[in-house]
Amino acid sequence: MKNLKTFQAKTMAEAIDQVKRRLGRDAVIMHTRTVTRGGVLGFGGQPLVEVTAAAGDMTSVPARQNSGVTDQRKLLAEFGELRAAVQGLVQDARLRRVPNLPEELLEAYTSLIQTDVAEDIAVQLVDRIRGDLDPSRLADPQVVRRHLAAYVESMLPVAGPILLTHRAAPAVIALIGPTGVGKTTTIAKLAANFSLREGKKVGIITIDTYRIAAVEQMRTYARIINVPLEVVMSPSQLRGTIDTMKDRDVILLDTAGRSHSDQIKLNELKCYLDEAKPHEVHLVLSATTSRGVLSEAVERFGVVGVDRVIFTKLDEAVGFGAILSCLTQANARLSYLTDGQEVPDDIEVGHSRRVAELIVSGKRV
Ligand SMILES: Nc1nc2c(ncn2[C@@H]2O[C@H](COP(=O)(O)OP(=O)(O)O)[C@@H](O)[C@H]2O)c(=O)[nH]1
Ligand SMILES: [Mg+2]
Repeated sequence: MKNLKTFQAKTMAEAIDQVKRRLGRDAVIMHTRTVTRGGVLGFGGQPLVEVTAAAGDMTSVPARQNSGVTDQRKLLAEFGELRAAVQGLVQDARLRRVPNLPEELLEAYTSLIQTDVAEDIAVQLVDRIRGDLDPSRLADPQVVRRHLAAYVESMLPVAGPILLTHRAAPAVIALIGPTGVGKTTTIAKLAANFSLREGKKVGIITIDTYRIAAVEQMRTYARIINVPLEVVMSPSQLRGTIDTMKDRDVILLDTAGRSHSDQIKLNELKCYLDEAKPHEVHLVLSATTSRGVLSEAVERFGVVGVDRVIFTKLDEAVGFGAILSCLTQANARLSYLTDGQEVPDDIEVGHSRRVAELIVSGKRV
C-alpha cells in the first residue's frame, strides 16, 4: 500500500487528527501502539500514541484475481473492527486525561466529550465541579448538571444583536465563512428582520460573483424583501458602492463561499474587507461541522479579522460542544444562531444560557 506513514501524538484523537490532515479522510489506520519518548532507560519518558496509516481508498489495495471480492470483504470487515478498536482507544485516552475522576462525574465528563467539547475544557469543567461541590451534592446528577450549565454559560462570550442605533453612517456588516454554511440565507434573514420588523433601511451588497446562481439567490431574496442589492465585481468598486448607500441604516455584505483552504481567494476577501472597512465581521460557521474542521476554519478566516461568530444549522447539529472552543479560539463573541431554512424566522440572538443548555443537555433544537 502506498504512502505508509507513522504519526505520534499525546492522545489518540490528536494522532487521528494528524492522519486526517496529512493523508486525508480516506486514510486507513494500519496499526496503533503506545510508545515512550524521552526519559532514561524507558523511565520518566512521555507516553505517546503512535498510529501507522496509509493514504488512499480501499480500491488501491491490490486484490488477487478470483478471490478479489472475498479479500475486499474481509478487508472491509477488518477495517470495521479496527475502527471500533480505535474508537475505544480514543475514549480510553480521553478518560485517562482525568485521573481520579469521581464515578459521579464520569457521566458528565463523557457527555461533554460526546457533544464535542474540547478535552481540556471538559477537564477544566469537571475539575471545577469537583472542587466546588461536596461529595453528597456530587452524587446528585441534577445538581451536577445545573452547575455544569452555569459554568458553561459563564464561559460563553456573547455579543448580542447588531445594534443600529446612534449611528450617523450606515453600519457595514460583513458575513464571511466557508462555502454552504448559510451566509446568504442568514443575510436574507437579517435583512428581512431589520427591514420588515424594525422598519430600518437596509442595503445588501454581494461580492459573491463566482457563481451566477449565488447572485441570483441573493437577488431573489432582495426582491422579495424589497431591499436594494448591488453586485460588486472588484475591491476597488466596493467603497464607491457603499457610498451610494449612504441613506441606509445598515449595509449587509455577502461574500463568496470560498473554501477556507484557498489562500488566494482568502487574500482577495481581505482586499474587499480592507475597502469596505466593515464595523463588524461575522464569521458564519455551521454547527453541523466537527470541532477539528471548525477549528481550521477559525484559524484560516481569523487572518482577515473576525469580531463575531454566527452558528447556523443548529437544527441539524449533533453536538454543540464545539461552539465553546470555537469562540475561545476565534477570540470573538457569539452574535446569532440559526436553526432552519425559513426566512426570516429561523434566526435568534445567541444567548449564553441557551447554548449552555444545548451543550449540557445535548438535546437537539
Ligand atoms: N437546516 C438548515 N439549513 C440552513 C440553515 N441556514 C442555511 N441553510 C441552508 O444551507 C444551504 C446553503 O446556504 P447558503 O445561504 O447558500 O450558504 P452560503 O454558501 O454560505 O451563502 C441552503 O440550502 C440553505 O437553505 C439553517 O440554519 N439550518
Ligand atoms: Mg452565498
